[in-house]
Amino acid sequence: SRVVISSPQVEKKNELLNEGSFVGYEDPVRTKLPMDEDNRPKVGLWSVLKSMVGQDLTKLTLPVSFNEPTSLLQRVSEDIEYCHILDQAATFEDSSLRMLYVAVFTASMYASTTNRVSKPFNPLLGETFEYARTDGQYRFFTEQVSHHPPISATWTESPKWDFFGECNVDSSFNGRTFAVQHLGLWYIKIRPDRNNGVSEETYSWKKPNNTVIGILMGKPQVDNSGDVKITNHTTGDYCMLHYKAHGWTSAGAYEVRGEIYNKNNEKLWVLGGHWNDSIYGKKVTSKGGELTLDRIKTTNSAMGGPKLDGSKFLIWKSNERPSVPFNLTSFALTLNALPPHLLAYLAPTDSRLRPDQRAMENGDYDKAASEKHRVEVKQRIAKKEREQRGEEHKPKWFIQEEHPLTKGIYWRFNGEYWTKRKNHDFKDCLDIY
Ligand code: CLR
Repeated sequence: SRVVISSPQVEKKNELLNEGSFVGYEDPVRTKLPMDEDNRPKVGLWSVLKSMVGQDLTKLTLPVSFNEPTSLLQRVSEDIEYCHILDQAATFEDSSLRMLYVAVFTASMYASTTNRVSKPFNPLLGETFEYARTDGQYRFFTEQVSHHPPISATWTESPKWDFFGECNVDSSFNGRTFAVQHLGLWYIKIRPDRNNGVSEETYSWKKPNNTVIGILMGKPQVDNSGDVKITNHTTGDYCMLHYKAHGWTSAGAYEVRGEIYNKNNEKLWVLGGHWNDSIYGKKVTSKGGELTLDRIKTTNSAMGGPKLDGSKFLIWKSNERPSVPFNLTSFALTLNALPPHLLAYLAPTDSRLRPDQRAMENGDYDKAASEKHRVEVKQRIAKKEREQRGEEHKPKWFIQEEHPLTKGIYWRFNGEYWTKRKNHDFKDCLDIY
């Protein structure tokens, strides 16, 4: 027999294709919602929130009109909207440049939070969501693995990278702001194009805080703030990112800055920009490493790859926002679509099959509210029955393990979802709707 030498990228690509990951995603993606206009009753957030001081996301009893027709599982999948930056990161031979692009990717996820102050549906225990794109060659999967505290385990794979972690947030309304703190650690693996001995490298970081501000003033918005350290566990490179809090004056609103260091603490690159618009990079040279942030309008065509002479270059630019109800992004719009080809392949636990969310998307808020109540009661009964049998809920697609590099506890994908999906083998899934 012949020995076939294949790169890790090719191996991953074949795995994704052989497991039929893209089957069902042949139809063009959706570009609008069934409803044309957001006709939700206009009620100030403060008037309903004022009695809920101290409550977290799972306990807030807001009318369903404060929701958007997405599940938190789908909301978390929006992190990968700009994952082409990871494909780009993999093309660089220099690990500090890969770190620069990985860092910008981690900041790009906040673009989706602009003008999105609605509550996603709380996932039911055992709810899942899958998403694949033939154009992007990636597959995303997530499962709600715990209800108290709510934890969504996620796993995305693509030929050049993997992206995984748990969405595990602590949230609370303190009377003025609604604060979301991320407890989970997030991971990225890059399989570089030219691997000088490094066939795969692992990065990890903790996400910055999200805060709903302006609730009292009647102009609520999501702010993202705090310091983040991203570590490349394979090379020792690291990045310090600083998300500036919005503050009273709005100067510095949406601002993010960062520095890339190698393992000897030498600063090699700086980055900066606005997470609602665009982010630039700059090489640190003998002339210095300051990056000025002006608000000039940039376009995607200004993207030309890294410049080595110390001048600043555009790394990421946010997509245009369509004018659709709930201010969904063009990416978010596609998540709850239910094309017939796909329906035949979905697990019965998929968020797209949630009846309350479907009703909400169709503008039927009364039905959304009654269905939401029904599935939540069903979930409570299932929990009681489990307790009576002396059983504990066991996630179907993830296993909790210690991560070999960070020593942190993480959720490892058991790898079974896509093959079972290919064979329409979902008979032993929970009946949660
Ligand atoms: C931000 C991007 C992260 C993943 C993530 C997790 C939790 C999300 C957050 C994102 C955006 C803001 C969010 C939050 C959960 C609740 C909060 C949707 C997507 C909303 C705005 C809270 C609204 C509550 C009011 C209606 C009271 O990578």
